[in-house]
Amino acid sequence: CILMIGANGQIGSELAAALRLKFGKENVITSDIRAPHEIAEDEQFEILNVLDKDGIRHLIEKYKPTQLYLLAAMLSATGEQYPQKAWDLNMNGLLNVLDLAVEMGIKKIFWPSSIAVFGPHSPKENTDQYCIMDPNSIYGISKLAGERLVEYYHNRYGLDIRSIRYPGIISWRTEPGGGTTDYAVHIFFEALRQGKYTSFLSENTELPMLYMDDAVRGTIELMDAPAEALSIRSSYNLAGISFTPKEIAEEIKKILPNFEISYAEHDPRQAIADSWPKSINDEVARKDWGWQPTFDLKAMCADMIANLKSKLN
Ligand code: VAH
Repeated sequence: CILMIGANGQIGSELAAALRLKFGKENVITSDIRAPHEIAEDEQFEILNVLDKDGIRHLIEKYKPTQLYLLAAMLSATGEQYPQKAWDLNMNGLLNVLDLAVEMGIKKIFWPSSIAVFGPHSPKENTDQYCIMDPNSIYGISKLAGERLVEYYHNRYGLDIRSIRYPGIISWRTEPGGGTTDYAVHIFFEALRQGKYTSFLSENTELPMLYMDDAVRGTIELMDAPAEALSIRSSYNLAGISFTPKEIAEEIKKILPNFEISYAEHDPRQAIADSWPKSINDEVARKDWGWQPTFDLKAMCADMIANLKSKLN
């Protein structure tokens, strides 16, 4: 079975749903630091703090999972408010899982990295799998250090741990939570709730993004790939759609003609966004395990608005 740690977040909640569909609800145990507002009666959930190593060990002894998914982390914007907590959660949470996976023989692990591992001196366009990486957000620093750790644990202990450098992920099932890219989630909620949105990133801030459906499918495809096909054991670049607040606002206006966008100035998240690439080269993922995004900006906006309309009404 699969044990997922940090299952209530933006990616965890949707990855858990997809894994339950694929493997059966009885084969996916989700956990997080507090219970979600609703748990379906046939779904298994456990309260777990990823910093509680004995708590993780107890769940591994109880459920004997063959796979672990570690989605617990503090994201970039929140991390800049609490850098020591972000480092502690992102690094010691990962170390707990890595050491227990070695000790207890977990067969396969997934851990997310991020395009936040790139920094001001990384190439801005079509950023390669390998290049200068000088992240200057504590979140990006913790994800770069995490990539070095997961590659080390693969090489030193033979751990089959796999990872993706997620771009900003757009989804409708959970409210935005502390990410710099979350303007591109919030804009949809506000467009439907208020008919207008004030973006905390400037209109020409181009960032690499990916629709959740593509992110979940890609993650499962990576986890299903034969180990010998994988040439990357730090974390795979993955690309979907790069766009600016101006471009996504234009696309939303085609569906909601009365929508109005405005731009806040001097938001601290602007500096984080400015340190990241505008577009990513994911040719290694395409070659190694057949990665291929499917949602373009138009299709993503249509799907987001259609689903959010029913969710919010
Ligand atoms: C964040 N959504 O904004 C996350 C992600 C690339 C961005 O890591 O922090």
